[in-house]
Amino acid sequence: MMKTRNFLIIVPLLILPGFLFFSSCSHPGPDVITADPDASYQTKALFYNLDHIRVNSVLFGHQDALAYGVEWWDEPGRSDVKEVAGSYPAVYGWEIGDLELGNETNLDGVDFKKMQGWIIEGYSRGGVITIAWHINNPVTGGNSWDTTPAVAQVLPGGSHHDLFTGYLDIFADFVNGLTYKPGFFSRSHAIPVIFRPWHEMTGSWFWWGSNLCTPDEYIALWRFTVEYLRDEKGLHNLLYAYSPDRFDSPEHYLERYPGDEYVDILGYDDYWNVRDRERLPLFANGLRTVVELAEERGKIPALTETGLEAIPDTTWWTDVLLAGITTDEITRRIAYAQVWRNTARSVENRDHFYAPYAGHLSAPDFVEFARHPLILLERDLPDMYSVRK
Ligand code: BMA
Repeated sequence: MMKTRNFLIIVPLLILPGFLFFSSCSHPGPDVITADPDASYQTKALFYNLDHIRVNSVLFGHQDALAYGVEWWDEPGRSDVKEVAGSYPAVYGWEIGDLELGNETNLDGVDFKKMQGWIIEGYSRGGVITIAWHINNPVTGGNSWDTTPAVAQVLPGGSHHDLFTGYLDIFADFVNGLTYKPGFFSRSHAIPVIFRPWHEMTGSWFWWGSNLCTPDEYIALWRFTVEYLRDEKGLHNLLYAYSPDRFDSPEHYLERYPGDEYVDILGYDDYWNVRDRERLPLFANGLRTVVELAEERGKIPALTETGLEAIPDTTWWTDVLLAGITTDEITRRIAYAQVWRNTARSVENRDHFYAPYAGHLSAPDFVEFARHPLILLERDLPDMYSVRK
């Protein structure tokens, strides 16, 4: 009797450490080249899966999807996309502008602690997380639309370099809070994030825009950001997205490209060419170029921001967005397409929304769009964070 009891205690004690060891490293790392060679297993798996899934699918994303919608603010379980199409979006975009000031809420009033919770929630359901940063102008203290030149000043040796590295330190603390423990016996791991800094640099509305710094300065800013976060702060859960606004040619797109060693996702932000059907060929040209440039480099192409404010065109989803993406075999190979946020009327009192909400005139067309075999919402996702070859 005594012997059996000892056996029952000792055997699990012997097996458990081995089980924990193998459960944390039993899969070989996916065979991909990321800007961070030491990116975590889940981060490399995300890269691998985005690259495979884009052959037949496009993930649909929505900015701030879980934080608020047109008729609500901070209500657990809600999402305008879900209330129209029956599922959360596949990609969750978040915005951290004002984090660098030590504020508790971002520039749109979203609480950072809650945002971390929503990021963990979306990831726990299998969603893909991306973060953008409308970072304040470190030289003037103005917002990111303050176009006083500041890039040279934040580079190493510049007058505001230390202030800027302090901003990156705060960012790293925020990212370090994004961890997930899948099960009782599993270790927690860092949630992979597609980080999309210094976006829309082909325009000049942000202080890092094309008229506000030289290509060399922009490239130095980008490389410093990656090197600091990866090598100094030891973040290994980031994929880096380079995201110009509209561009005239492949050369223009690449004018400020920091190099293959610093980028994972070749993005494209376009609100202009999706405004009406006449501009669709221009939208498709942009997609085609991004896909071709990404494929030449072993990167992932994506439509990182788009949308039609307030969606006055009731068939915009199928006639414009889907029509543009499905123009040909090349344009449809983007990995994801994300629309911007659905401002709450109670908070901002304006029609600044890019996904439909229940009852909106474009809702039926959005349902059709979401049902198209190419388009994936969260419910349609395979496991994006492991690789079974
Ligand atoms: C912009 C607008 C702004 C917002 C910013 C960051 O495009 O939506 O109202 O503050 O994004 O989310």
